[in-house]
Amino acid sequence: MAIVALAGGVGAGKFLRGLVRAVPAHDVTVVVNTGDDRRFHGLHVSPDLDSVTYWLAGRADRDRGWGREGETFRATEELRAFGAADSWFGLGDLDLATHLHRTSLLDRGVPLSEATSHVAARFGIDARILPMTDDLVETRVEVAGQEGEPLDLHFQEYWVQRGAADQVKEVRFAGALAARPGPGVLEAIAAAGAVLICPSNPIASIDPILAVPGIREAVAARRDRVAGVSPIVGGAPLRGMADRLLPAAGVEVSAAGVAEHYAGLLGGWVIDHRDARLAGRVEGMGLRVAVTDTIMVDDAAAEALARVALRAALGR
Ligand code: FO1
Repeated sequence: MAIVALAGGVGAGKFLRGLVRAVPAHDVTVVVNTGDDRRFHGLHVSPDLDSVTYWLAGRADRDRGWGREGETFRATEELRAFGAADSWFGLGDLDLATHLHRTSLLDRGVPLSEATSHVAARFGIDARILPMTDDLVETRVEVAGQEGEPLDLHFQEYWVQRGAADQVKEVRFAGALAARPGPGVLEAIAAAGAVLICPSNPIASIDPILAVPGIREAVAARRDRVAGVSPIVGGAPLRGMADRLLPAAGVEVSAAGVAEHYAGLLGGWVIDHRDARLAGRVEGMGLRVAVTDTIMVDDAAAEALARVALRAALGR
């Protein structure tokens, strides 16, 4: 059965490792956020595409979450010594090869989707990894800076350079309205036996995907086969700083709040045991609720979670 997963960074990476143990990897299509993409030192960096690729390849750094295991940062240290403008963003030496190769393909006119397949093939990945779009969409975060001054930041400037310390006014996806879904994205969603929303940051990772015209509608049309996994456990994100962005988008920081945010898209919703008291509220939204252990301490735990999510999508 064909499965589509909507994915962002670390939470998605861990979950997908479990999913490809639960079903054959070649049945899985991963539609990935590219709103975080940015050029650093002239190189096109796609953090979420790379996270998904490295996690599926078993090459991700499990502790750091992003980048490759066994990484060194000598080039970045050297760039910092130069005082290079973008050197607040840590690009590992192995990771740099991915960005160099991807950028050389893009600069020759190869679309991002094709460059992504190239990178995935080099890492021996059987799942299909599709960028949400080949067009430029940029997640912008409007904040009040430390002195209250209004700033319009690229997501990575907000998240990494400034440590998500600013008060967020608005998150927007610049370019999304004019973007077209990446090749194969709508077809994969339409043909999927199940569509899964990974436990990714709803605002930074999943919303940009849904903002590409046609994708939200395609997922909503499959609603009865869609399930998501809550990235919020016990009122806080498992990792990362999703709690800084959710309130700015008017979303309650809870497993039920995120389910409400995805209203109209979900048939099923998976929450953690610690949030079992919210099950009735989520059922009240007309959703099938599964309560399980959502903490992916290892691939076996992620596989168990993926199986629960698949059952929630299929209504079994
Ligand atoms: N996150 C950081 O907190 N600091 C970094 O220096 C950093 C570098 C980096 C390089 C490549 C990459 O693929 C991801 C990287 N990330 C870094 C993670 C990334 O900024 C975000 O966590 C994702 O964009 C959110 O999904």
